Amino acid sequence: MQQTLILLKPDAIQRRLIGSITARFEQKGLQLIGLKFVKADRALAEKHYAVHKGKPFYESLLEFLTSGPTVAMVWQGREAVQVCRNLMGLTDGAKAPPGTIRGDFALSVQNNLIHGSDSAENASLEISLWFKPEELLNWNIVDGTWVS
Ligand code: DAT
Ligand code: MG
Repeated sequence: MQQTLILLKPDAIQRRLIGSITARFEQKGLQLIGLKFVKADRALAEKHYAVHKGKPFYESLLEFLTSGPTVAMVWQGREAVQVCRNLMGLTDGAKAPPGTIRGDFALSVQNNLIHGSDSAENASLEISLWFKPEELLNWNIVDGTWVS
C-alpha cells in the first residue's frame, strides 16, 4: 500500500473547506493514517518546498504556507500518490478541471488549497518532515477488502 502526504494549506482553513476537501479522500476509499493541525515555521516550509528554491514565487510561497494553520494528513491506499494528485487537479486553479478539488474550489495558482506529494519517493521524504513515525497509526479498515 502506498502512502502520500496531503496538506490543506492556510487558505483551505481560512475558507472553511477542511470538511469538504477531506470528504473527497474518504469517499475515494483511501485510509487516513496520520492527521494533525500545524502552523508550519519557516524551517519546515523551506524543507518542504526545497525543490522550488530560487524560483520567482518561492518567497511568497513560503510566506503563504507559514501564514496560518495547515492540516497535515497521510493517506494510504492503492496508487495513493497518483490517486490524490488526480483528486487535487492541476496546480493552477483556473485550469484544473471541474470535479477536482482545485477545479471546484480554487481560482489562484499560489492559493490552490492543497499540497500532495508527486512521487512515492517524495512522499516518504515529506511524510518524515511533517510526522514522527509514532504519529502514523496502523489500523484495520473494515471495508478494505471491498475498496482496494
Ligand atoms: P503542485 O502544488 O501542484 O505540486 P508545484 O509543486 O509545481 O505544484 O508548486 C508548488 C506550489 O507553488 C503550487 O501549489 C503553487 C505554487 N506555484 C507553482 N507555480 C507557481 C507560479 N508560477 N506562480 C505562483 N505560485 C506558483
Ligand atoms: Mg509539487
